[in-house]
Amino acid sequence: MNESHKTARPKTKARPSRQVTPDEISAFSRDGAILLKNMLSQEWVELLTQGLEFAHNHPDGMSAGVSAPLRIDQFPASHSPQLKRLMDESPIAEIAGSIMNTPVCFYMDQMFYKPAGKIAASAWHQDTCYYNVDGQQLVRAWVCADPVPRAASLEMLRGSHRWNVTYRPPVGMDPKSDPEAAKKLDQDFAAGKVLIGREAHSQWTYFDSFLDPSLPELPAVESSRSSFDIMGWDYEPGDVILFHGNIVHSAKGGLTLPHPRRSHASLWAGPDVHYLRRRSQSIPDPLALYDYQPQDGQALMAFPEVFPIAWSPS
Ligand SMILES: O=C(O)CCC(=O)C(=O)O
Repeated sequence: MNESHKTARPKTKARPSRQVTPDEISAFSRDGAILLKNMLSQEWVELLTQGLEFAHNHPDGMSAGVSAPLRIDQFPASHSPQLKRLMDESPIAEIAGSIMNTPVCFYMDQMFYKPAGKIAASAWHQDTCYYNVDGQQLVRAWVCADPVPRAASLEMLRGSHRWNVTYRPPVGMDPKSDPEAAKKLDQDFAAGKVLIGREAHSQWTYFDSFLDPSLPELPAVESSRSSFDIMGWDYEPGDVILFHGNIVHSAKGGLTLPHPRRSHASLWAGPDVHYLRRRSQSIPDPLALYDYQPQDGQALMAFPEVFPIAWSPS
């Protein structure tokens, strides 16, 4: 046995503070999102806080908005040891899998770090259009190191996970700004190439890729809020907000808080989630997946070295 094997931590998972209830499972399926109260013990909240601070203090090539009112990091658990442990050992995988009653694997994670003061908004968007994945069994687990009143917390369009539409991501280069490069991207896509390569893991921005004009624009929710059924919650550390990968959501801004609002979101996939090369891709595939050159329609779980099952119903 080599040295690293001797010191490797077993990837056993802790149990949640309580079980997800049948009513919560039905509400998630109907609405596409739910606040689960009191799921994580203080130990996990502390690890989350340390992990977010570590990622914040160690920006990498995938950190967007360093020193800005909204800092977003892609795949922070790949370099923050505490976030890695949170993903490997905390009850979050079980909580995500329980709401769908399916085995789940970890797909990717993000950090949203908003410093104390006037809290920045996160724009209305849908998550799936950014990634080369598709499927119904996609759930996002959002946790925060700080208390967040509803006015700075996540908001969801109730039931929009069932609208059967993929919207255009709200960020990206306008194809009109560089028609030649946009044409080349269309040709690359038609030729079956992955648009965002592994090198993006070293250097990346939301504006490296072009908006996909073939996708419909998001509805103008903010300017006509009363036309939509918007869900939102006050959040306390230890709670978990779960939401479907296809739901339209945002985070409200404008409130002044005396403390930062530091959140982490991880995306978990069930057996029906498969690879789908998207023209609207703006976030790279998980690094290890590039070695396997996945084809459209292949289940993520067909790549157990990259996506080992993190939790299964017993
Ligand atoms: O925490 C936030 O402000 C935004 C989170 C979000 O949009 C997401 O996790 O997809």
